[in-house]
Amino acid sequence: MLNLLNQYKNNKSNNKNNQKTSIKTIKNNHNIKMKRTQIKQIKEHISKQICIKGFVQKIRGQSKIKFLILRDITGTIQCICTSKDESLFEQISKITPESVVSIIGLVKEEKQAPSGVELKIEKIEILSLSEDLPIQVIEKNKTETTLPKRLDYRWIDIRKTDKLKIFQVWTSLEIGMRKYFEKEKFMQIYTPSFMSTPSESGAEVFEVKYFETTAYLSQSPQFYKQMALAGGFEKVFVVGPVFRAEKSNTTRHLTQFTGWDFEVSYVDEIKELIDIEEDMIISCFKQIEIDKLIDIKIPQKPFPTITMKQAKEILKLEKIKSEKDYDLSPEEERKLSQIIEKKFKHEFVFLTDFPTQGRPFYHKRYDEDKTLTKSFDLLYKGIEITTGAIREHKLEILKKQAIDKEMDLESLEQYFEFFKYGCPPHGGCGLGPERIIMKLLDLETIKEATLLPRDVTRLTP
Ligand code: AMO
Repeated sequence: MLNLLNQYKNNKSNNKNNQKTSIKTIKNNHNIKMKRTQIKQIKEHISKQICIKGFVQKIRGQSKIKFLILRDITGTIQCICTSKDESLFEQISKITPESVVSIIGLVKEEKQAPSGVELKIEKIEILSLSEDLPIQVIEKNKTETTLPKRLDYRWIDIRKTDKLKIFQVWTSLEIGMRKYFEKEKFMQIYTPSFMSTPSESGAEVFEVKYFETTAYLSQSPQFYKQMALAGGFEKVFVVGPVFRAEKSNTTRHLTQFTGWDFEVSYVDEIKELIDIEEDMIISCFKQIEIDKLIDIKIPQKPFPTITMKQAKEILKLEKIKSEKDYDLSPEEERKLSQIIEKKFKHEFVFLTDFPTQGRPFYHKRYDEDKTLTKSFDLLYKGIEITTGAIREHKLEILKKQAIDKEMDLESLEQYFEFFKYGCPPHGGCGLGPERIIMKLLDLETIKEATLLPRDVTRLTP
């Protein structure tokens, strides 16, 4: 028995040794498996042999020399090959634009090359050959391919450096947001998208078949973040998908967007929430500055804050037509932001104290004036990016406010449960990061700020 075991062990260790040798041999024979260098680091490797991988942006051919521009996420580099190396020259002739290749070559200083260095190609391997492109990555003239066509081929569209930047900025913005919430000891929670009742107003909700019943896609994590506070979490934030059956095809609406929401316990006044949001936004913008992605102006605290009533008075003086006295139209938002920017040199403005008519039933009302809610919006460069409020946490008042708004109390039964067994006073808000990115980068539409936008007609790719 012992003999057998030893034999088995010996066999195993021999196999292992054989395996090691064969992997080594493969590596030596195909040094294409060398460690990859990113293009932005090439300058650190002058006179050395390196391996780079990426998309072939362009090939310029002459009879004796070929220039190949290779692109990875960090930049581009000019690679060259002369006709002296016939087979390599031949191989490069077959490569199409946007193919993915692996190149081994020697780094040389070259004053005439766009980045001051170039790579003399010694070996090239085609990892994936591209077919004829449906849209161009490098547009020949200034007019870009139309947005719908670019969105149809979004994975090619985002190879462009300006499109790539949008998502790098988004990543920084989100890191800044998380840094703030981490510093302030917020808890991240995940909330379901399937709900048994609509989470905001009924009109903009998607219904989905859910086995034998109907479910609704969450229009906001609102009820669940409040539930978490009823559970004693005190400070929570959510990053997640939000669904709105918005029929309007505007530059600011998507049918699915990302919601950044936070909610905190033991706050009574909106200025406490505004203070949190200001710090969070400053942290976001500072992160973009740290990451050196774009030139960015860090907003200064306190952000300008005016009441809805004051806003309407200012707009009236400017002769801007107002349809509702409880809300602002997109034109009013734009105009108000322009006025504030001119007067306070600030791109943000908090609008507070909305009349109850324009706000959901769960917004708390002022004791001294029940027609006004303890709520706010934040406008950034002419567009609403946030809605927030102190919530009504007293069940009887909450129910009365729901009745005032002619809501179906039965469908709110589950929500009302959260307030029955002790619930701290609280408040919070919801932000739309796509809208922040759109305005920060002066994009024409929110769709550009979204990797794969969903709107009234688009469900692909
Ligand atoms: P609200 O409905 O205002 O508030 O949404 C919060 C923020 O989400 C963004 N947003 C959108 N972004 C893209 N496409 C859309 N269709 C869209 N709709 C809204 C905006 C908006 O300011 N429960 C409340 C928040 C709260 O009180 O905590 C809510 O959902 O930037």
